[in-house]
Amino acid sequence: MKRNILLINPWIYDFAAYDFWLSPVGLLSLAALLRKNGYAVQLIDCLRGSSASTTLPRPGKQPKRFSSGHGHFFKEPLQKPLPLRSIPRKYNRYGIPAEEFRQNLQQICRPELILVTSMMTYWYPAVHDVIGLLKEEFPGVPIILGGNYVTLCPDHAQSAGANLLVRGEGESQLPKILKDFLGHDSAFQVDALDLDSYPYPAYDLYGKREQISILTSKGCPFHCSYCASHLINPRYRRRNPIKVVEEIAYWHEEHGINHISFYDDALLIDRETMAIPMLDEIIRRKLSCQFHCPNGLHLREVTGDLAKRMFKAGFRTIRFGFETADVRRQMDSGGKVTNEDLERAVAYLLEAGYAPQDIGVYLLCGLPGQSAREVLETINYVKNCQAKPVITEYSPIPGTVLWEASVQSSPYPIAAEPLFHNNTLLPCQSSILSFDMYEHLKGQTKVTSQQDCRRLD
Ligand code: B12
Repeated sequence: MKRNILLINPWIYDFAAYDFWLSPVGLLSLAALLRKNGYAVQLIDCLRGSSASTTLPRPGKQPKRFSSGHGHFFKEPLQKPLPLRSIPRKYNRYGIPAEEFRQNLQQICRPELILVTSMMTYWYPAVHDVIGLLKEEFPGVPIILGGNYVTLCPDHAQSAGANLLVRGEGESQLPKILKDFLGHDSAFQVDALDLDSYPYPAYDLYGKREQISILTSKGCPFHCSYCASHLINPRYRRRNPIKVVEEIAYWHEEHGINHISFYDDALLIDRETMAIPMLDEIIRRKLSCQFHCPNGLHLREVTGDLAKRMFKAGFRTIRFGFETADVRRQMDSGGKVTNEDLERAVAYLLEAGYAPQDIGVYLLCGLPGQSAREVLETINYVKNCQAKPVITEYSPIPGTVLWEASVQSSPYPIAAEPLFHNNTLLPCQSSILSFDMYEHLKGQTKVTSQQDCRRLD
């Protein structure tokens, strides 16, 4: 009999959550590695349910889903955690009903080990709740907790109740975990320097799916002051582009997947040796998939040739990281992009066939010391370039260059309470960029590029 390991992707507890092609790709990679080592793996994804279970009928209105794999989650109202009580917004549990999770746990075989993942630091209450329930259902079974919450807030994560916390990439640490907890030597191990030695994430554990998320690289060569990428993956590593396409072809041909989203921090970097050969191979194989890039792409890498290939290969959802049109802040935050890069890239993308509303440009709103006027000028700048501004609220992250300034400028105790890292709160709001001003700015992203924006000052 195979030894049994349970993997859990916890719920999201938040004011808002949308399934913008969310997948626990790290946990699924660990699942694949466990299977390679002869384990039986059971997955409960609290956002989607368990393929091994009979799903309970869900009460109330059913969430709207789209055939390309994004959409709303099922949600249930939750009482706000104490630190958030004064926030005048509803708080929800996103994912399967709590009762369904408990029933899933009761239907599966008792595992010998449980691996729990975590994503946003401010989603930790769901992680803590899940661990509490696991302990009730499977007393004595060791629980290992990893993921971004642990990597970025290791001290806070001590309170989660896990038997072991694992920071950073799990694949290379798994053999020691298996040895320590189960006394088992791993016959198959990955080479951390070679991402192509990692097995494909175990998406088949879900049964039928419309979409999968993949990575062509880990880490990022830039060190932007607001970003945690280098804390999560200290080394920038890339896969072989042809092997990436082999993986895409595998999911498309063997599992009928037509929608692929890339989770890379730096998908277009080193385009001559990475993105261009990958796109050429997708085109050569005539893979009729649609590709989505919910995480920002680097504008500087977009050339005429690259834009044409992206369009031809089927890149449909494209988002770029621009953050601000303020030249000084661009330089101070790491120098990854200039205003000229944006203008040039958008011109190439339009020429390649994309419409202005296809070219989503992320702008950061609520950076320490940032004014509403700066954000408004950035919105107008993006619109004048014929692209679509997309506001993303700044989420302060411990260990990043901007962290100390964020602690100083935030009206919330962000250093003591990760719940206040939540972008929805606009954690570093101030008198020059208040929540009301932000609401107004969001409205300004919607008006057409022909219209003039009202000045905020
Ligand atoms: C893809 C991505 C998204 C996707 C969705 C991701 C998802 N599944 O939820 C999208 C584009 C939607 C998104 C949105 C946002 N994101 Co985001 N996102 C990422 C990104 C780039 C990759 C995450 C990922 O899947 N990595 C790849 C896999 C392989 O890694 P992994 O799951 O962590 O797993 C590995 C390890 O953690 C470990 N591990 C994981 N689990 C376990 C369990 C055990 C037991 C063990 C041993 C090990 C282990 O091993 C795994 C395999 O190597 C990260 C940055 C990064 N590089 O991590 C930012 C990141 C997580 N996002 C961030 C932010 C700020 C946001 C936004 C708030 C941005 C904004 N202002 O709008 C929004 C919020 C979304 C929301 N409210 O729903 C921040 C974190 C913020 C925080 N406070 O936690 C990050 C770190 C980026 C940054 N700026 O620094 N994001």
